[in-house]
Amino acid sequence: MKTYLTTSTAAILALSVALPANAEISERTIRIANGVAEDHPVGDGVAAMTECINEATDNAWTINAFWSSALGDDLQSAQSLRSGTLEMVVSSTSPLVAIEPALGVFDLPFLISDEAEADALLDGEFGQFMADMMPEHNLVNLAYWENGFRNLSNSLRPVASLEDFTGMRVRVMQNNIFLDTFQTLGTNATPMAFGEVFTALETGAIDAQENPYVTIDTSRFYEVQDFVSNTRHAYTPFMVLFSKPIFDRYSEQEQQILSDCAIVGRDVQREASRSLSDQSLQRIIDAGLEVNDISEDAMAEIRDAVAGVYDRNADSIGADVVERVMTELAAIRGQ
Ligand code: TK8
Repeated sequence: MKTYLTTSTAAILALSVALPANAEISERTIRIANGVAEDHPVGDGVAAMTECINEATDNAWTINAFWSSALGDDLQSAQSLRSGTLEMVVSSTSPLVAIEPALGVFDLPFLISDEAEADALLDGEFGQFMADMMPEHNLVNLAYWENGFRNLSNSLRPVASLEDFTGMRVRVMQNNIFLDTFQTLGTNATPMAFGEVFTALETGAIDAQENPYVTIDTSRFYEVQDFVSNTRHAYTPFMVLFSKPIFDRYSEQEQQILSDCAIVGRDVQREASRSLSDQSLQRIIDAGLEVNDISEDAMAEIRDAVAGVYDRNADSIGADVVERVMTELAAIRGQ
């Protein structure tokens, strides 16, 4: 990690040295909104991005990160970006379907099977294709960071088969595809903003939620849940979004610094996400939760049950987008 930072810092320095002495860098303040807690891997990504920006701008910019939905939830923050009243948000793609329905493609159950696939898809042509949809919504996607593979936690029982989902009151993200998936699995699914989940679990208004281990850990859901099941039913990317009205007022050099440093942050963030995942799982176990894997047979049954979600939501996502992701994934898988 250290070596990487040093290398990328050197690259940024080389970039600024090659340009006339910082003539195009003004003083800026960037507020970054986040739903997660500061000890989430997004914190590592923001720290690396900030360090990169400080070097590249010679400390001309002030970066203020806000955690745990302090500036509003993902969707509210993204709306603030669009109107130019907030600079940046690191948001799951899922709540953003309200802005760009095609982003729902990432919510299709069991679409991405491992991290290498996720990286190839998001950092390749398909990721660019999706990012190119954002400027028309007054948003600029600087990079894809990682939220990760989602797992179900609940207060009722281990989920080891399709039947175990039945009747469970599950919070889902505000997203029609997640809603369809969890209704199809037989749960009583309720869309809810992330910031309300802890209290809803604590008061028993809901039984269950689903998020990657690092989020279950850093948002302390283990305090109000008893079971975690390794469902890996979806991989959620984070978009590192910047306000286009504000971005457009930056010089080209400043825009380049933002893009480059978001990529520096990405690599640190993903690495932190992956190395923290096992530690988070261990903390969840140490907190006394029962964690279970699901047998291959039961998993096959669960996958079959939700297969229809693809066709039912192809129109809202865009059939061409679904086809494109499938083609790209087939290529990545060497099929
Ligand atoms: C954090 C969210 C969250 C997401 C969710 O802002 O809502 O469940 O997975 O981690 O983006």
